[in-house]
Amino acid sequence: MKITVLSGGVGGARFLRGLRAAAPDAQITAIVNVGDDMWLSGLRIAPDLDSIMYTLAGENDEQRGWGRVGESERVSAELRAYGVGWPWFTLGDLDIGTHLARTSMLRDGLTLAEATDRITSRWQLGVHLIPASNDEVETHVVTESGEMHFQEWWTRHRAALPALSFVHHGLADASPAPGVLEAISDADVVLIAPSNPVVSIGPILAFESIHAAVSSAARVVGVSPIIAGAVVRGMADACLTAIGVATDADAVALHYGPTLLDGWLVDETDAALAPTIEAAGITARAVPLWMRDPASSAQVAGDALRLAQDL
Ligand code: FO1
Repeated sequence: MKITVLSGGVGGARFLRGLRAAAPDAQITAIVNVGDDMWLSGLRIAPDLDSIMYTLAGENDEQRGWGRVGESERVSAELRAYGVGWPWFTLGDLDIGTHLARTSMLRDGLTLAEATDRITSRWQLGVHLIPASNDEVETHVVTESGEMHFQEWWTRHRAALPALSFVHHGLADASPAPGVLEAISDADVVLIAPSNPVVSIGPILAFESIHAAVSSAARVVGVSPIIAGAVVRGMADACLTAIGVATDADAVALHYGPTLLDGWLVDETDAALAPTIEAAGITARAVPLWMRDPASSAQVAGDALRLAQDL
């Protein structure tokens, strides 16, 4: 079975780890958000690709949610001493290895997708990661204090500056990476991971051709990133508020809409929201959605697959 997953970073990484366990014989492709990516200290940083790679490789810092386990920060201290980079955005020594590898491959003329294939081949991830685009389409946040890269809003300001809008810089001249549209149209099931709907899934669906491909896919099931009116982790509520969407499991389903979604998983505590979602033409199912560990992540991913197969 071919499964294609639209995914951002931390929540998406855990979901993919669960999916790999729930469907060990499936061919899984992850279309990964690149809106968080940026140039910093001369290196190309790709947070969502790295979060997923480290998690599937078992090399991730499970507590922090990003970066490598067993990390050190000697180079980062030197960069700070030179006043280079962002003091609020720490590049670990092992993580810098990844950024140096990626940057040198890009400078050798590889695309981001080619570099990702080469870098991820170090481990047996069991999931093929494809960046949504090889082009640089960075998410910027417009606030009263001006416009800034998403990463500054997210890590320096902890999304506390009210966002007026999110801008996908370079989108007009960008295209999906090779294989992205095929991975969606050839899939038996398309899943939307419980990632941030605005800054992780949003930048992927902002490509009209990707949105159209998912809309015409047969079985599309999303997993709510909101449980009992609160974000599971991260600051998706600040993002949803900025675009006028309530932080509720049904509001996010309706935000994606019935053109895109055929099914939507909500947590058991949100079972009462199912009729609203069903009335919009989206099949809803209430199951435990907390992904506390690999076993519960596999359960959630399995439930998403079962809903897709029951559609
Ligand atoms: N998040 C933080 O809150 N503080 C950091 O210093 C930080 C550094 C960092 C370095 C590399 C990387 O790939 C991710 C990093 N993140 C950091 C997390 C990052 O902001 C998130 O993973 C996503 O971009 C948001 O979904």
